Amino acid sequence: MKKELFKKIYNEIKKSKTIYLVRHIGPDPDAVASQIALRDSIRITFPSKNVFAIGANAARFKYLGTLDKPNSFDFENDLIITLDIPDSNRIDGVDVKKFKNVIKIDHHPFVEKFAKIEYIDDKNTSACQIVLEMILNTKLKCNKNIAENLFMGIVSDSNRFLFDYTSYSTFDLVSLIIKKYKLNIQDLYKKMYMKPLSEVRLLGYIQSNIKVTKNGFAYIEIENDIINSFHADAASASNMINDLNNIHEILVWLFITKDEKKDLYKVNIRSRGPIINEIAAKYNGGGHKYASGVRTKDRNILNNLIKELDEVCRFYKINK
Ligand SMILES: [Mn+2]
Repeated sequence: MKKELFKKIYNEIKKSKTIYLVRHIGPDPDAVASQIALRDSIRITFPSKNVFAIGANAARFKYLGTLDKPNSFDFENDLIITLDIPDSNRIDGVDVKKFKNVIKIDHHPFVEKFAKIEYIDDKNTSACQIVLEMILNTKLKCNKNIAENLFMGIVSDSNRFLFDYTSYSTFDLVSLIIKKYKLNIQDLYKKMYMKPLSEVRLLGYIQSNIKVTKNGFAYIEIENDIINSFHADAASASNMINDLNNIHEILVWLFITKDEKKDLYKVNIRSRGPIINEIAAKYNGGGHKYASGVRTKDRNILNNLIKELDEVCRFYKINK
């Protein structure tokens, strides 16, 4: 079943002259690595095709490679492949609804059908792991650079093999590419995890100042003044959410940062017990069972979300 769908996607790629790889706004290493790895794989497999990975440039992830500037689109004939994104309105750079040929490759819980072929494996660690499985099950080619990007995407989205859906097959796949392409794991980890002291200090601030309720719900609004005083940026602040996992007193935790330009609150939520994506969805957000997000302009929505998540923690503790 999986293999058949990979073949179908491969045939669509083979048929198309121009292909665009896209992913979600607010990029993360899995999203960027999957689009760049699949682009490069298609390029070396089919050198005569025009293949582009597009979306806003993510300077923080430049170690994964560079993105392309889009040409003018041919809505009838161009193939769009979306990666790491379950809903069409959060795709960066294109309006997929205008295109006839769209393929979705994703590992988030289903939100909306917008592509003619949808490969969804919501029990997979990452979009990068799916791309790797597809390369191994079709005639798509791979090289060391592609393997490095796929490795970094898998490592990042699984939080170094800590999260749910890390399985023996994740290790099998990773071990296979480490061996075949002689990946230097230490070098790759350095690219991913070296950070300035200012960020460490900001994390210290967050850890010291986050509020924790008696129900095990933790939350903090990280004001831009604070972020600036540590010479860090809002994106790295909100990414620190993963550093608060595995704390006895905390079941669900939430960060609020603000995008001043768009006048928008960005809420990042994690859980190590209660399922949170259904709650995020009620507030127009979404994501995985234990890792979700919400964007809103409305402070009342934030307050209600905080109340509801605290209540969910209370309920979870009673029923455990
Ligand atoms: Mn992902």
